[in-house]
Amino acid sequence: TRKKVYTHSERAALCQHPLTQKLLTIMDMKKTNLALSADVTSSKQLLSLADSIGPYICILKTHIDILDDFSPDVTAELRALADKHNFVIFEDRKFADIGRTVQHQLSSGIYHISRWADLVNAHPLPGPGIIDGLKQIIKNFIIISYSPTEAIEMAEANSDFVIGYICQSRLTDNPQFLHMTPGVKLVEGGDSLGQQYTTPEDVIRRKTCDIIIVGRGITESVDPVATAIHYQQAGYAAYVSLFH
Ligand code: 5IU
Repeated sequence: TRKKVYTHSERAALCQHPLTQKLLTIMDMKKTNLALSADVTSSKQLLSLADSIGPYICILKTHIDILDDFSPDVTAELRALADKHNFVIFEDRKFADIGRTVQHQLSSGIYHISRWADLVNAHPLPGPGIIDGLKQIIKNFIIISYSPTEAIEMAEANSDFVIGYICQSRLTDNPQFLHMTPGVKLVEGGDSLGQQYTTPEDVIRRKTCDIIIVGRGITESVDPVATAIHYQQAGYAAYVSLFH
């Protein structure tokens, strides 16, 4: 249990990292703790989701390497939509190699991730070199917390670069770090490949995380925009209820 629950705007004032401040301000202004995981393979579909659901999200999470028809225009277009709707672009690349290699993966190849992504993530597994490599190229990343002890150690030692964690429940009371949780649907359950779902209410209220990451719950629904609004409302209502 947390000692004190901060509002998004209180936390924005407490945080040092510019992207954390920006995200918390977006969450406060747009009344949303929803991140859309736009896991589609067509560029047109990706851009259409970003434009139609952009008003209701704080983060658009991408897997740029699953696009069948990638071109640099797509990421330029995504950037324009991020500015139009005021959301942050998070490329879910899960870097996991030595420092020099992740530098190349971040800035080179086909995708040039560092040119357009606001945020990327990394496994703590390879040790501190991964952080040192990434932070020479990009200013913001989050750590995947399959090994919470290492993740917390790395985050605390690099709080000028690390903005938070991908995790299933809150790891630390430190208000500087955002906790983002995937595996969210309005109804609990799973898929045929091991994904497990919990609800917005459970993530925000019981696990006291900050951001719900929702993919197929929205993208595979009959009306993705209406469904995104449902998730936004459910996630935000759970956040508001923390203060009652
Ligand atoms: N994702 C997870 N679980 C994890 C991590 C990432 O589901 O532990 I790290 C990603 C995978 C997918 C999205 O891009 O979050 C969840 O999508 P669905 O809501 O469609 O299951």
